[in-house]
Amino acid sequence: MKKLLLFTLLAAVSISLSAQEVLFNEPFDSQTELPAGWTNIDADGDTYVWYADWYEGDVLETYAVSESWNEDPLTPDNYLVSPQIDLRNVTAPAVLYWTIGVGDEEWPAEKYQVNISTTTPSVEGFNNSVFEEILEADAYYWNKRQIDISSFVGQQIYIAWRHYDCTDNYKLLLDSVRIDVADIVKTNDLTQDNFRIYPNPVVNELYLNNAKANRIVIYNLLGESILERQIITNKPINVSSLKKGVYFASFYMNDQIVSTRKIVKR
Ligand SMILES: [Ca+2]
Ligand SMILES: [Ca+2]
Repeated sequence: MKKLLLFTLLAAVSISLSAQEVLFNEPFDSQTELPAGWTNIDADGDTYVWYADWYEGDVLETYAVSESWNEDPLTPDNYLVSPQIDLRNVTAPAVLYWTIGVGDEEWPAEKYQVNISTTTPSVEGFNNSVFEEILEADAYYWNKRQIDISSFVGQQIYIAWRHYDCTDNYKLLLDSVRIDVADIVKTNDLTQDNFRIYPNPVVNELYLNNAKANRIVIYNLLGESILERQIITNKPINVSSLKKGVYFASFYMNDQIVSTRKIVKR
């Protein structure tokens, strides 16, 4: 009896984990070459661009680098551009992760932005800045960053890390780029004709019309599952425990996502 219970618990855990998939992962493993498919744009035209580098301390670190100083001050405007990433067949939430650092804690003020193109991997295409910062001394070590890129779901994108608008520091280091998405939609995805959820915004109870689903999982914008309920015909879903904010509700038929909708909790 106990064994059976344990098995049931394990099955439940594996189902909730399967709702998050790694769509894209780049550890910049090579010590000498940028990964295949990644490209440089040298917008300032000084021939200094992003390159692969490494450092062996306690462990071997591998990453991409752009310099704002190399024996003399540089004025970088260097884009490191990802391969094309296909977000057409995924469902939100989609979250972009990366780690960032600087080469010298006494000269840390490197500035960069993360920019997403839905057209071409060119300066003209990168007019969508989704994140920017100027690093500080504590960025000498690896710093984890993440942003929600769910608004790009349904499109093909290029992502650029643009090192710019700074000079005479040392270097900017990038590693561990990753995108997590909700379940990648299977090609035999059930169609949800006339499926409707209401009210939206919702306060306490969410009503469903024509849901061909038997389970709802609600995710926050970081892709963490917050609430899970069985769907019972003609019964509303109680969401009163959610804090006010924006969420994604994924509807499952058994283990398969059949629809994901954005909901606002008031
Ligand atoms: Ca340059
Ligand atoms: Ca690495």
